[in-house]
Amino acid sequence: MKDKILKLLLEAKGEFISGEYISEKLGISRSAVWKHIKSIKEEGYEIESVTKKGYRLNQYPDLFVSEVIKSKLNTNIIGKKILCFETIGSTNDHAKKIAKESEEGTIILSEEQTKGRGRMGKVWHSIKGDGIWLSIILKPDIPPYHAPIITQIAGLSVVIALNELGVKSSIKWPNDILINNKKICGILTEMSIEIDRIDHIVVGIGMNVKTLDFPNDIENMATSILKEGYSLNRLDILSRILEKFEEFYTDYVSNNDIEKIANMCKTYSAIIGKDIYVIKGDKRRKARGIDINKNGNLIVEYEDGSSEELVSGEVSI
Ligand code: BT5
Repeated sequence: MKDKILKLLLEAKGEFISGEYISEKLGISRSAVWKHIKSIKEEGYEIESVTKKGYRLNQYPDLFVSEVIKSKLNTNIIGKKILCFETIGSTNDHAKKIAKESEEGTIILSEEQTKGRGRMGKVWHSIKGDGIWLSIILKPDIPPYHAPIITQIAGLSVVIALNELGVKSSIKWPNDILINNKKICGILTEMSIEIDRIDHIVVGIGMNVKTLDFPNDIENMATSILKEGYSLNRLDILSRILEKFEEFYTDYVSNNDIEKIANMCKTYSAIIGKDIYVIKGDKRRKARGIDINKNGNLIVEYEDGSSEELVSGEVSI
């Protein structure tokens, strides 16, 4: 019932709605309305109540609540269905579990992840309330070997969304977003294939927004939006990322233009023209980032003049 009242207040877009209207619309008593409003206020929502006018939502807390996100979001597919959790193991794991019966564009968010994952089972620290821990379920009709481009679409969406909010960042191919050479965001794309077609893809995006103290193992290589000196609302960042993602994803699915995405990623690359290391197992080899080619693969040149096209993998700065 609380969610339904919140929805009505959000739909009123800053105008007053009367207690009578709410009570009639939802079939509850005026005093029940008042009790629910009181408990919504206790969650941090600023609701003004004025005699004869009713209630007005003035401000909401920076929490992930699907009705609030929907009221901000300007998309058709991505985020049409939104699932929000207080805590969860991993949003990617949950997305994979429900993917078959979910519609394309369903998103899963959690305030905290207790088993957040990076690639190859690496730990992804997901502190409560500090970040955007997000998974998007996709069902594109593309060959499985094109799936890595989804990671690049996600990276591009994050970088351009941040750029539009006044924050400069860059992409460390294939799946990291950096600010001042520190990791602010990581992307984990996983897919399920049936014979030679994709059944679904889950793209996981983890972004540190408000973290000031990181766990020891990442304190020197991680950063957050706040730590970099920007005070942005998680909801604003999230809705911008989802809008950008929808724009690039729908364009890609209808035109199949991988080169266009690759070229944009190149523009925002943290490693093209720079000295880097290519990491394979426990070996690090010095190289230079040369190009992101028309297939979205990274071309590197080693010190001995030989070059290599990397389809996936790990590089460090
Ligand atoms: C990634 O893996 O960067 C992908 C991270 C994806 C996280 C999202 S959150 C929502 C969804 N649900 C999940 O369970 N996962 C996704 P990789 O490139 O393998 O990097 C992992 C490495 O990043 C770790 O080994 C640490 O060194 C570092 N790391 C861990 N937590 C971090 C954090 N919060 N911020 C910055 N770096 C971190």
